[in-house]
Amino acid sequence: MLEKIAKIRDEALRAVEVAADKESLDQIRVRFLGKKGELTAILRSMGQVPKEERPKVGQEVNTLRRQLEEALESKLKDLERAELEKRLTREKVDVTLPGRRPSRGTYHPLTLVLREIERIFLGMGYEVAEGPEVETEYYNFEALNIPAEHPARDMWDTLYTARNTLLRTHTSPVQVRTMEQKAPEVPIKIIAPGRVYRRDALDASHSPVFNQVEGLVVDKGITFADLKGTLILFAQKMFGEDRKVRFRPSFFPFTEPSAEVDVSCIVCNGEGCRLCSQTGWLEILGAGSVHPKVLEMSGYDPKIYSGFAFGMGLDRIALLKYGIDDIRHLYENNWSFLKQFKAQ
Ligand code: FA5
Repeated sequence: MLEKIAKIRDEALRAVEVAADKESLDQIRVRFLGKKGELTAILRSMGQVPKEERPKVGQEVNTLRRQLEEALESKLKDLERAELEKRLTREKVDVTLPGRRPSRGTYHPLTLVLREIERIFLGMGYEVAEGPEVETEYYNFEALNIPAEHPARDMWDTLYTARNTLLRTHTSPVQVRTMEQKAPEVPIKIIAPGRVYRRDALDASHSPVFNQVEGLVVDKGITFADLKGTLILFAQKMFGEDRKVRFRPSFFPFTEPSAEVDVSCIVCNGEGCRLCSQTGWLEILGAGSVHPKVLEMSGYDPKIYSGFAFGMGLDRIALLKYGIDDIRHLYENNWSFLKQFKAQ
């Protein structure tokens, strides 16, 4: 029996020595010290051991049990220490490494272009005004000389949020809101940027949601020549002196006479491409002298006061400014595209 105990001792201590993880230690504990373990079995079979040997065998078993428990305990500590050391090496922070810079965003091209437009007009003495995107039919149409059933309403079809309330189709309602707020004796010189909505299909130069910048000047003695001079100066500052600009006669119910302004296409340089619908030109704005009826409806006597107004397509101006060949790039939030634009 004593030999058997010695054999178990060798085997058990050796197993502890080579154990590579906690699970193996648990298995050893069960195998030798568990209820059905090898040492327990010896104690159980004590009846078969000759009487005189019993104390000796009992003592040996107990010594071995203590030895084994100690060995298991110290091996467990070793394994834990090794594990901790491994983790510390793995998670070591090198404080001498240079820091990781968080990547900085850039301004959206529409923001950059709007800032530039504002800068140009503020330089000419304009103020910046604002109006609501959800507008009443009165401001979007009636007060701009577009009564119900007028065919021009088809051109500016949009989404109605309630009866008489719609997503504005242009920034021109801000003209009326501004005139209503001011006394006629105080000259008006404002621009009003903002988002507008239309039933337009998305293509290279059209979007159903886009941005405009309205302009309005009202005073005594304002003429169409003032409008022309202002817009030519704007185009030169915005696009440089080389880019060609043309005025075309047009029609708007709220201006008379009316014009549209085109800028030579930046992608094909006037030769015709997908962006400019093969015309060589891209329309950037509608404009004209404020219609006498519009002045009258907003409390201005058209015999004393006159004015001009314009409505620019901000998104189109961004395309021309940066040589972007498709308006859809502006709304896709593609970082490789957006990161190219830096404030000057
Ligand atoms: C107007 O919206 C008039 N309110 C402009 C105006 C203001 C005329 C004051 C007279 C006096 P128009 O529908 O043409 O006009 O739009 C003006 C500009 O917005 C266009 O020249 C074009 O540059 C831009 N635009 C029009 N539709 C779209 C669209 N779907 N996507 C992007 N830009 C557009």
